[in-house]
Amino acid sequence: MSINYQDRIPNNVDLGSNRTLQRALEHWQPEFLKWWEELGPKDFQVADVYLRTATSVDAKGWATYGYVRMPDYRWGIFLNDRDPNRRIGFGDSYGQDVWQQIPGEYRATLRRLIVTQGDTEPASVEQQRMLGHTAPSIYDLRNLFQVNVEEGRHLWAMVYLLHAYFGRDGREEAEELLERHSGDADKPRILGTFNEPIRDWLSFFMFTYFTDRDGKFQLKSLAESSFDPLARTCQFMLTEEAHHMFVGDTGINRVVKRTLEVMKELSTDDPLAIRNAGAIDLPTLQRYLNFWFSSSLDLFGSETSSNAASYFANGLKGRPDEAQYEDHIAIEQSYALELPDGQGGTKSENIPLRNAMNEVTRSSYVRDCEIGLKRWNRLIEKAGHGFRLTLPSTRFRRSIGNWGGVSTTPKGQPISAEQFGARQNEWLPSDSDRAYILSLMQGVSAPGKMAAWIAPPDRGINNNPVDYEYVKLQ
Ligand code: BYC
Repeated sequence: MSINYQDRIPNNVDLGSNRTLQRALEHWQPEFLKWWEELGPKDFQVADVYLRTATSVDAKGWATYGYVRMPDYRWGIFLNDRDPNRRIGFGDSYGQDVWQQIPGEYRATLRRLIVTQGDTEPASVEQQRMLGHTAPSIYDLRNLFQVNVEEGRHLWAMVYLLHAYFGRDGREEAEELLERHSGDADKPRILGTFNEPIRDWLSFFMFTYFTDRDGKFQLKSLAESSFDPLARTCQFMLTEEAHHMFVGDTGINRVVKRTLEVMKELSTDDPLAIRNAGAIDLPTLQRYLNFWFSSSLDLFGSETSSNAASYFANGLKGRPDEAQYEDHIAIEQSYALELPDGQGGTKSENIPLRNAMNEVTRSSYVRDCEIGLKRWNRLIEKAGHGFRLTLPSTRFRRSIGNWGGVSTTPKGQPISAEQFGARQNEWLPSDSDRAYILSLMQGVSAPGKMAAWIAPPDRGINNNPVDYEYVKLQ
């Protein structure tokens, strides 16, 4: 169904045919706009931003470009088209019809999953709200705002499900999604990473590379759900999500490129000399990478999880790309884990595969993360340097799961808390690293101009040149 832009809330779910639901969502809409005004991007609300908006969910219409003032962005409800032949793809009810309504026994669990997903979307906008004034170019400024408006739309996607399928409980949850705030001492966001401040653009690129990629894998798992409206919602969200990871991937690539240029100009890899020239030395980049990768690993939950086992058994949440597996019941297999033995060493344990579903998803995520590192390392290698960016071990700096609170080196070797404390500044951004990165954050607003710490992108947006006026600052 094409998207109806005549309604106050653009949608392709025939919202007009359900007056009660439409009214409830129209009631939530001003709350959302108020939240956007208060906690969305600070300032820039009157600027014309070159944004893409979906006019349909197919390949032709999902990205239509034009100048929009952010508060006028048409946030709406877009689900992929329904496949009448879709069947449950995994778990105990494998092969049966998917659900158009929620079976009563799964109501609370599905609500919890949808709320957790929904909570991350406004959280990320809140985390990024101060970045506008320090954008390294207006190309980057536009990308920030594109990401922000789409995260706002992803909130709409979850709020629609809450309103449409969960009655009064759902409406209350939708309100609470605007009441919790990133980093709030009393009402924080649900998942840890979404309470981390993002004060600089290096962190923003790391977040969009590593944390948005968790989004990709969680959405892929939910896109397998037997609850068909959730699956179709997530399928369309994934289309938009790809750009967010592109922003992180190319952002880090451009930082590496610029650093290599400076290393060549100065014929040195001395971090201090590189900093004196206003670029970001590779060891600092590695420390930021260690921070955001390890934080994002926690978002997959515990290695052994009875929650994950029951999501799978009940068909609520599958594995990303479930079709790639042969056995969709997964009841007889086991999964080998290396766990801390509580005495400074490790032990091997085989657990039922269903209980290891968080770890299965985390492993797919780690493999996906490696792709960008290979590309960035190729640049470093081509420039003739021996330094390589690496992903730390999945045991490193974990707060959630079996490795939570266990001190290890980036290679995953268990060490004492004292040893960790003594070497922490080698492995994670120190106060002085953060102060240096913050000192680089000066906004650049002339079209085509870039801050000195980042190379220009290879190409612009939607076939426009890099020096296109992506944001018309008033
Ligand atoms: N921080 O059995 P366990 C995105 C909780 S990102 C705090 O180990 P489970 C985006 C967990 O909730 C994708 N708490 O884990 C990216 C549970 O609490 P309850 C977001 C945590 O339940 C960028 C308890 O610990 N989507 O879209 O199997 C920008 C025991 O849990 C954390 C989703 O996450 C943590 N890191 O799975 C914008 C999908 N980890 O229920 C957007 C929905 C775990 O006992 N969520 N806990 O009170 C889920 O599928 C699952 O809830 C989780 C954890 C993957 C989060």
